[in-house]
This record gives sequence, C-alpha cells and structure tokens, in this order.
Amino acid sequence: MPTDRNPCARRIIMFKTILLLALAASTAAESLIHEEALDLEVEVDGHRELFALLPGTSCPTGHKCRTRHHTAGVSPMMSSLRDNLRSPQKESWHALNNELTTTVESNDYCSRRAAMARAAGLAAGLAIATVNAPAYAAEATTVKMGSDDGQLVFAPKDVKICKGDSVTWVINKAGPHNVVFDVDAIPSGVNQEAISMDDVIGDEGDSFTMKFDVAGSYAYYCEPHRSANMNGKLTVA
Ligand code: CU1
Repeated sequence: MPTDRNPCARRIIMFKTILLLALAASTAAESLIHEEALDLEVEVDGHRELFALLPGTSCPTGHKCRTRHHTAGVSPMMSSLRDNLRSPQKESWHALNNELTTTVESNDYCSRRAAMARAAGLAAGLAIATVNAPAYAAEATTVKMGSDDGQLVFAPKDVKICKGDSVTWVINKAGPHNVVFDVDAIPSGVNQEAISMDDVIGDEGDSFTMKFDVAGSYAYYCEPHRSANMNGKLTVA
C-alpha cells in the first residue's frame, strides 16, 4: 500500500482495498464480458483516482473518463459484481452506481466514502438495509494525549472527520489529561458539556470516545495543560 501521509487519500485507498477484498470473495466465476465500460478519472487531494463505472454508464459531464476494454477471463470489478448480485440487490447496485456517479461529481469526500463503504458492503453480500444503516460507513479516529516523546500536545492536533464518525482520545504520555471543548468555538446548538469530559484520565491506554453528528469546527483543550497550550482542533464535514 502506498505510504501516503494524506489521511483522506489513505482512507480512500483503504476503502478501495476493502472493496477489492470483498470482490475477491464474492466473484465466484469469471464471466466473459465484451461490453465496453468507462473508468472515471477523479482528482482527490491532488491524487488521480480511477473509479470504475458500470457498463452503459456515460461519463459525467465535465469529467475525464478512460475506456476500459473487457477481455475474456478478466472481469472488471463493477460488472462482475453486478453479474454476481441477485435480485433485488441488483437494483440496489444500480441505485448505488448512480449515487457514486453523483457523489463523484460533487467531489465530496464524506459522501464518496459512504458510497464506497456501501459498495463494499453490497459486494460482501450484506443487505441494503444494513449498508444503508447510518453507522455502517462510520469510522473511528484516534488522537494521542501526549506525544511519544512526552510533549504536552494532542497528536494529531488537527483532525478532520465525517459527520457520524467518532474520535477516541487515548492517554499516551505525560497525563493526566482531558478533553474540554471551547464553548465559544463549537457549532451553535451543540451542548459543550455533553461532548466534553467531566474528569481527567491518566493511565496509559485510558480513553474517551465521542461521536460527532453536527458538522462544523470544534476547538478543544486539555484543562490541566491549557496554559501549556495543549489544544486541538476537530473539523466535522
Ligand atoms: Cu494534558
């Protein structure tokens, strides 16, 4: 896997891997396909990504596509997937493909991620009800409290997540620490007390997890080390 430091690109690569693994498991027999299909070219954070479209799907307006020729014995992922899915999942797959095309056009990372997670779920044979469940595409992000060399910092200091994702803060070094959100720097309507810790934690491995359902910018700090500038930022897209 590429050692890409960009978290968004990494996560997309991860989802692609999940999708490919699920496909490897679900593609029982390779069918001979002579249809022509397109790969959509998308720029994600400066990286070029190829995204397979279902045969018959036209290139979205304003985007570049590459022709993918299906040769005997080599099943491209979308079409082999479609052929292996039974009704009514085949319908779900068509709906999903439309959704992918739309979300790729919008270039919204969180929508794309959710669509790809659903694709992986469908490929793995899960029911559409399951893959549409709000929690299905959610991810957990971990933030260390105290750097490995004992600095009074949150690492990483700046985190971007998608709506519905959770963040887990874990004691690493130089505790006790806590997570307190700045009442003046969170989205309006969010209860600052409800998302902040009441107390401190200090033992290595102790953690605090919170799920974020409201989009916006959040600033937080560690109460015991606020004067040492132990603070962090969270962006919920
Ligand atoms: Cu602290």
